[in-house]
Amino acid sequence: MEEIKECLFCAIASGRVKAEVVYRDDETLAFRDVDPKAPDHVLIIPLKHIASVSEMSDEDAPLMGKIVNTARKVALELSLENYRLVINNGKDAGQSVFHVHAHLLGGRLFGWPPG
Ligand code: DGP
Repeated sequence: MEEIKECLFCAIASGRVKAEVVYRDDETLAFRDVDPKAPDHVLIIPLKHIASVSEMSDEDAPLMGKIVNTARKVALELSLENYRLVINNGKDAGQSVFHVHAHLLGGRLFGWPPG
């Protein structure tokens, strides 16, 4: 029988995989990254499964506003005034989990341009 592999972030959203959740509403979820690249490193996902920004439709576009708004709320909660929001799209751009997510990174200095 063919094995159906569930998306990791869908499994986190449903609670089947544990994560340190910092915020949830009816459309988004925010949880701490398991391999943090900054003192504060939170991932914000839509509850709806969309593999990448490239896979989004026009109808999905408002979700991006929700994701950024959730990032803003989490940053406020963590008392972050300076932070970076990153979305990797595609393997060569660093995307390793194919469920749209924004990285909220804070608590250290960030260089520019990014690597
Ligand atoms: P990206 O490389 O942009 O697709 O980011 C995926 C992030 O997901 C990466 O920073 C590590 C994080 N991650 C991978 N597996 C898990 C997990 O099981 N739990 C949590 N909390 N984060 C994970």
